[in-house]
Amino acid sequence: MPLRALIFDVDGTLAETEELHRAAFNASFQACGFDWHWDKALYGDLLQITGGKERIAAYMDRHRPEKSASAKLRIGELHARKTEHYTALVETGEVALRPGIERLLREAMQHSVLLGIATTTSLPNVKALLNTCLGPKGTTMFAVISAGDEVTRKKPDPHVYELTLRRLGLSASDCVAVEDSRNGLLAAHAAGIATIVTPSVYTAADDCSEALAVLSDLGEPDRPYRHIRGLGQEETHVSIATLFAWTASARSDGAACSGQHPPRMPGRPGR
Ligand code: XBP
Ligand code: MG
Repeated sequence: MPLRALIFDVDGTLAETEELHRAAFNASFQACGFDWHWDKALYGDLLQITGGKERIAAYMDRHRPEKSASAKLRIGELHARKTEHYTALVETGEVALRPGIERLLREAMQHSVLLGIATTTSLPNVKALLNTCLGPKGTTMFAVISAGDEVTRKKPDPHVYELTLRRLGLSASDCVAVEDSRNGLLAAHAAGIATIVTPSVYTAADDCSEALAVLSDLGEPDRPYRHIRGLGQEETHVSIATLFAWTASARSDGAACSGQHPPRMPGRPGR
């Protein structure tokens, strides 16, 4: 069965959004009277924890234990303010889709390959990004959008991918996922979905050795990607035709996605 759906992660995959998330967290802390500030190094470390609310709680436990108990009562408020700041930042249009994303989305639609989203971020953030970068009908390009505020367990848990498969009415072997991080790769793999990884600014050091292909980005015909590992050494950009070929060859090698849990690395959850 050829490829029937492409499932995209959002943050770091569709666009380099984490710096906007970081700015929004800091704006929310200030607006709510907290003298906290997340610089890039700290944020890179906190990104081990997927989910904004979970990340704030982890920060409190690790860096502000003295305030943790009382401040935790305000996580909902802090995160809601952060989401307001984030969507406002996105709607300024300062973030663009990564190379190859819009081209592949439109190619998929031309080939009747369904489009899905499986993200940890909140739904308003997804809508703001899609409608700002793809036009007011951006969200309608996707048959299914599953977001972090709809699941109880976040990546690397497969919950959001399993939800997306159910909503698409497809099995894992009909799909390919596109991710930017090891947590995302593990989530898609645990759901049985073959995955392409395009590392982003904050995930460049992630070990994604189990992916179908690891590429600098999806590339363009006139702006080839940099091949990192796995499939894709001969190509310059990821197209629907490429994906048909890769999934067919991966299937014949039985490597598409064994669903085997990749080896864990010490330290970061899911690593
Ligand atoms: C990445 C995340 C999100 C964002 C912040 O999401 O871990 O938590 O960093 O967004 P993705 P929220 O799965 O798309 O890579 O504050 O809305 O959680
Ligand atoms: Mg991501």
